Amino acid sequence: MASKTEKKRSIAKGGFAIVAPGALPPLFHVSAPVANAQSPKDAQKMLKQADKDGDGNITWSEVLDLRKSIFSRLDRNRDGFVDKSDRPSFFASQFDKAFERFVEFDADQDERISREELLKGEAPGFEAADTNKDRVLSQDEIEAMRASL
Ligand SMILES: [Ca+2]
Ligand SMILES: [Ca+2]
Ligand SMILES: [Ca+2]
Repeated sequence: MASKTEKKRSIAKGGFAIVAPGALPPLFHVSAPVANAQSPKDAQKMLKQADKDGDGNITWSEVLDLRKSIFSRLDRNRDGFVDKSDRPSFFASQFDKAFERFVEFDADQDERISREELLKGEAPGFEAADTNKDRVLSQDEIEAMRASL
């Protein structure tokens, strides 16, 4: 039984974990301290994924696009909210971990996160990395953030 669980876990690592908020770099975290960030490798993957047009800069709208795609993955029953009813039987523990971070976006604290709550959610990590405050993370700013990971 244990080995079965391990197998599921490694499958999850290749897919779900990369897009789940639990695997996001501090850029997307609301309050997770940098010390708790995933490995720099995961963070790099996420950064690459965030840079949708591949120009080396991450704009705020690219961050929102990534949030949207994360949301649609987590909202498994497509009711417009991410909550416990979206908890999958396969990746339950990954979902729980992701959800733990996700609840930070639950502004009205009804234990479900609407699309709006997610999109309006703050990203202090982004703010911190965006040193010239133009709502774009330039390559230099990204490098500086990477160095601090
Ligand atoms: Ca870009
Ligand atoms: Ca849902
Ligand atoms: Ca809510």
